[in-house]
Amino acid sequence: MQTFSRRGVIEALATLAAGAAAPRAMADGSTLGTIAQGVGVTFGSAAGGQIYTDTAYEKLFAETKLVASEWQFKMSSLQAQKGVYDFWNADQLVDYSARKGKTLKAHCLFWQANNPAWLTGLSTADLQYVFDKHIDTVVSRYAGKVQIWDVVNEPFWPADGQPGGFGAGPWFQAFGQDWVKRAFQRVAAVDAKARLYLNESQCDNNAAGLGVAIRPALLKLVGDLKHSGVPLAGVGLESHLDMGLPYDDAQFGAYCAQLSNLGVSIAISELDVRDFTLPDAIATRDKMIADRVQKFLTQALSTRAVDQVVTWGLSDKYSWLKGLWQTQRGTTFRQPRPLPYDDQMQKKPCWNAIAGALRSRPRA
Ligand code: 9MR
Repeated sequence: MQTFSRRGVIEALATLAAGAAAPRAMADGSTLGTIAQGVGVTFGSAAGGQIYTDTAYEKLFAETKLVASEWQFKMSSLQAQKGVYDFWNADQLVDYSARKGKTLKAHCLFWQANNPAWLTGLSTADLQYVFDKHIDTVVSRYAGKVQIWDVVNEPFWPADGQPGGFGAGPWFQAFGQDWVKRAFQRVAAVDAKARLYLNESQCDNNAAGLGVAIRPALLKLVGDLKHSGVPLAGVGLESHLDMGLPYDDAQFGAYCAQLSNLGVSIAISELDVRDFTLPDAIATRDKMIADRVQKFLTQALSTRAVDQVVTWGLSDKYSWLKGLWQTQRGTTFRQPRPLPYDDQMQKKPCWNAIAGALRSRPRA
């Protein structure tokens, strides 16, 4: 059995005390949720199935006022087989968020990627039928239970070479550039009360063909939708911050202001940090991640319309980036640290960065 010297115990206690800066914030009752609430922001996280199987992980969700479905409301989950609906996972999240008193953001009704295989090769007429039927079936079932719908996810992918920077895919094939408008109009006709969001990726970077091309395309679409009276409540900017891409946080902040001028709310909707290009040393890496998050969020939050901050999970343990990285490099390779809590559900500097950016938001 291992024994501890008195000095060892004192040192261990001192180390605990030194690392207690973040837990102290908890001791006064503050969570990211309450800190955000104090400055007019809803804080939330994506939730996968681990909230039912890992109690330590689920406890972290006490910090959230909102949960976004990570995959449970996607077509691949709801309609894995053509015309056969399986609502089990989505219903479970509806129950969870109702029981815990959280806002539920159902993500996402339509995406051109990660769809069930059976969509491939359908005729345009079939795709149109499937699209309308999916809205009618799913949105009517969850009316009054889902407070926010991500109606459309990632409509733009300029590299596909389609007009307006739109991405190619089944829904673009079905309705052309009008597909986004059609989705919002039909969803609103089925559920007039839910807040409807449009979600897009890459706007946080300055890479040619990505952020540089997508930002203006999205701005134009949002303007067109608003001018034609579509009930678009908000725009989600994913913000999977990639430390390997060029960025300009001030420019991103200015972009939020431009969107805000069109009369929409703005969500930072999938916040995490891709640290693949950063040094190995954990302390160095965590600091660089935290600095990036704090600067980015501080800029974004200077626009009042930014009223939702959602991280894409809470612990590194279940980050989608871990899955991506393991596929590319294997499990023994250095693991990514994209989120506010580590694998052991301990707070990281990233938590303090989010709290700090929220706390420094100018008062209304
Ligand atoms: O994190 C999500 C992962 O669990 C799913 O397997 C994947 C495919 O449905 O989608 C991931 O979430 C994506 C989100 O829906 C849209 N923006 C990018 C996210 C990360 O890929």
